[in-house]
Amino acid sequence: MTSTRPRVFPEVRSHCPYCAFQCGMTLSVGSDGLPEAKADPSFPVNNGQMCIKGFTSGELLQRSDRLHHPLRKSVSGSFAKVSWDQALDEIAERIINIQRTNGPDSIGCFGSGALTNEKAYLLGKFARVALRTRMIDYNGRYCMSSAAAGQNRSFGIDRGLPFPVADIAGAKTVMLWGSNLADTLPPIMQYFERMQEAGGRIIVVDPRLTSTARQAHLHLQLTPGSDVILANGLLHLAIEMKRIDQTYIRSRTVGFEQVRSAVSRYTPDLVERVCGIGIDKLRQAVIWLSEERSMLLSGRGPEQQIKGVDGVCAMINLMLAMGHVGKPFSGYGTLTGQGNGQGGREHGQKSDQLPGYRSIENLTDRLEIARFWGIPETELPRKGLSAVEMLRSLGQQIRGLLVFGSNVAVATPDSGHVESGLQSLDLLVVTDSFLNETSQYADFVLPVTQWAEEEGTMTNLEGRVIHRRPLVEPPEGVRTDWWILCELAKRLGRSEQFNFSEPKDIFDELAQATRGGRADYSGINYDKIDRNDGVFWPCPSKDHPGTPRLFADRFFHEDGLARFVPVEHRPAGEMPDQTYPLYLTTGRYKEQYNSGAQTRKVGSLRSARPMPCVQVHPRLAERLGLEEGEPAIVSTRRAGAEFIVQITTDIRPDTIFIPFHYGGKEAVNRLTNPALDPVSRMPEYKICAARIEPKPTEPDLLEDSDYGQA
Ligand SMILES: Nc1nc2c(c(=O)[nH]1)N[C@H]1C(S)=C(S)[C@@H](COP(=O)(O)OP(=O)(O)OC[C@H]3O[C@@H](n4cnc5c(=O)[nH]c(N)nc54)[C@H](O)[C@@H]3O)O[C@H]1N2
Ligand SMILES: Nc1nc2c(c(=O)[nH]1)N[C@H]1C(S)=C(S)[C@@H](COP(=O)(O)OP(=O)(O)OC[C@H]3O[C@@H](n4cnc5c(=O)[nH]c(N)nc54)[C@H](O)[C@@H]3O)O[C@H]1N2
Ligand code: SF4
Ligand SMILES: [Mo]
Repeated sequence: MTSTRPRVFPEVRSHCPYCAFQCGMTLSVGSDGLPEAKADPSFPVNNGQMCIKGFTSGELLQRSDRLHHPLRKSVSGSFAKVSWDQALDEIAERIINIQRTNGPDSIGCFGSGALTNEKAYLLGKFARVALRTRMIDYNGRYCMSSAAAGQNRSFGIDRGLPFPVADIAGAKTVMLWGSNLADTLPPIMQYFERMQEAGGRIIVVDPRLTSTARQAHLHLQLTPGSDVILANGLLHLAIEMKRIDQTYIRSRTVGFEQVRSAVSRYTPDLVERVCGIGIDKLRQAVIWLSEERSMLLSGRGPEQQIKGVDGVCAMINLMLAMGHVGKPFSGYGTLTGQGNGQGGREHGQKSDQLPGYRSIENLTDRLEIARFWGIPETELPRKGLSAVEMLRSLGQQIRGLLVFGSNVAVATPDSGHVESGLQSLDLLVVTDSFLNETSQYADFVLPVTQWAEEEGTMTNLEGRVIHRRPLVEPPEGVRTDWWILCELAKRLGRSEQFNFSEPKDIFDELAQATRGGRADYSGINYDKIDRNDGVFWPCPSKDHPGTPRLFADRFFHEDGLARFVPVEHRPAGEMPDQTYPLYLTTGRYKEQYNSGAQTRKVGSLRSARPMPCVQVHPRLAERLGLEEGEPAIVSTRRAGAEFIVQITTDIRPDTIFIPFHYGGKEAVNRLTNPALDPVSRMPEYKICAARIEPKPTEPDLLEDSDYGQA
């Protein structure tokens, strides 16, 4: 591979491109003359640690397959280079023509939790003001939407962690519910180590014995999808064991009686029968959790289900009843995933939201933002379709799509359907630094700067707004997403509202737009972030220090009280049956990130995890004749695909696991179920019904199997 060598600014402190931990990072020039990422010892979240993905991220800055020119698909189906003006003029013209024929909502925008706050804000504004379309949503719908909806219901606000991560070190018990953070947020383990040194313990709730569960004092290896039964069952038992805090319930919450009656039928017997967890473990969990300084932190396990929102409320009910929420080193939090998964859900790239976490269906919110943007309220579009629904209507209601920061062809459930949709569009525009499985279907691919080549802000998993500073000079020919949005807006006749010369200007507008909203950034600016290593929102005025800890005195409902929300178990969208007798669940490897569009390009990560394997319990393997290292066909009602078998006692015998970081024939999302949570519209990535069988060895047998059939 030939390398382009960017000029490095070694003295600058910035942050990692990937997850919501947003480790502090610097770049230096390695002995081979190439950029090398280093962990910033002085950033107070990672404290000099990073994971393998961060350490190897410099490789992305000098790859020869980096895009340097806008590409346009020619009639022959191959990409040809065009100038920026040609690309932008033609895209704008095609948008205008499509909207003229099919109406404003025929153009959709798809955003991302990888985008800076500035880009996320501008994309939301672009869709509503320049395109005037209802159709905008983003991949945070796949990630944080259930946790967000659950926290809003219970607390009246959605900030992933209501306290700094360093508080974990001061806890006595931490229950990790469906989070494999030893692999997905590795530097966070420093806080767990400190907590354990002080005698603290970890409880893990996961159907798999993960690297996180190996470090736990108690592992509740539940049946996939039985989370609400377990959470309600723990509360049932806590009430019976008199391990709840009546004074707290009376003074800080409403609705406990309904929840008490809702959980009355969730007996230890039921939990044992459905979740497969015995009473001794349940009792132990209740005793530890009910002691002071207890935290419950959830990951995507219980959230990526069609009852994800209810699952979150059930976990919060438990922590409220025990009186933990708002006390030091205690409470509930969700572990946000993407780099700007938190900020990305606050500034209006979600179909139902306006900046500052305002609602697009609330008249007061609409009037405020319409005035701020200088348009009549009647011109502001209403709520559009959620991510999966939007992608499933490509080619029908939606004729053109603009994608910023998501590899939807790999990341979306039932991805075969999405791929057909992408192919049927009149216009697909993808902005990215590299080609990926989604942009292969694009009419235009616009090359953008990578994280280390641009400026902006991100909001990490704690709600701390941080400054992403340029670590290298961008290569020639690339532009930023925000510049592209401004240039397109001009061509769509909206230059006045998109007149920005640098990210700081966008941030200052964004901050003002959030004034008085639930996620109030109005007292934050770049200087303040720089002086303080980040500022926690809400920060409603210039002299306000920011808010590291929430809920000490009040919750964010008008009466200041938290809500108990009664919830009932529901079966998964698809349950195992005779034809598809197993649970298929999906998730992550430590060495790959999300759709893999970035990490599959990094040599050491690719060799560490070159392909997805299917985890199978030895008993299941024996029964079905599956062999370690041999190919097997996994099929569901959507499709079948081939995966290499990995036999391990780390998984339940009724469940198989496949990571989703790979594209094409290796994409597990060809198999997953696009069923959605009715409230959050989160897809059920964590459960569908599947079958596995050894791959037939005779080539002619292949034709008889339903491999690859929908
Ligand atoms: N290495 C790495 N790190 C990452 C990412 C990455 O792709 N790779 N992505 C980032 C992003 S965007 C996100 S959202 C986070 C995700 O971080 P996590 O939530 O930690 O990751 P997952 O592997 O998706 O799911 C966590 C666990 O849920 C379990 N699970 C499956 N089904 C169920 C169930 O029914 N109930 C319960 N309780 N658990 C279940 C799985 O076995 C898995 O171990 O990671 C972030 N960090
Ligand atoms: N089966 C299954 N599927 C899942 C999940 C699961 O657990 N199981 N998890 C879901 C979750 S939690 C998530 S977050 C999604 C993630 O999946 P995706 O939405 O596909 O996210 P990434 O793989 O991070 O893709 C990011 C793309 O954006 C590009 N990019 C990065 N930064 C920028 C930027 O600033 N501008 C532009 N224009 N492009 C940028 C990268 O190069 C890459 O091509 O997958 C979801 N899909
Ligand atoms: S991927 Fe996450 S944990 Fe790993 S270095 Fe980057 S920010 Fe830190
Ligand atoms: Mo995510």
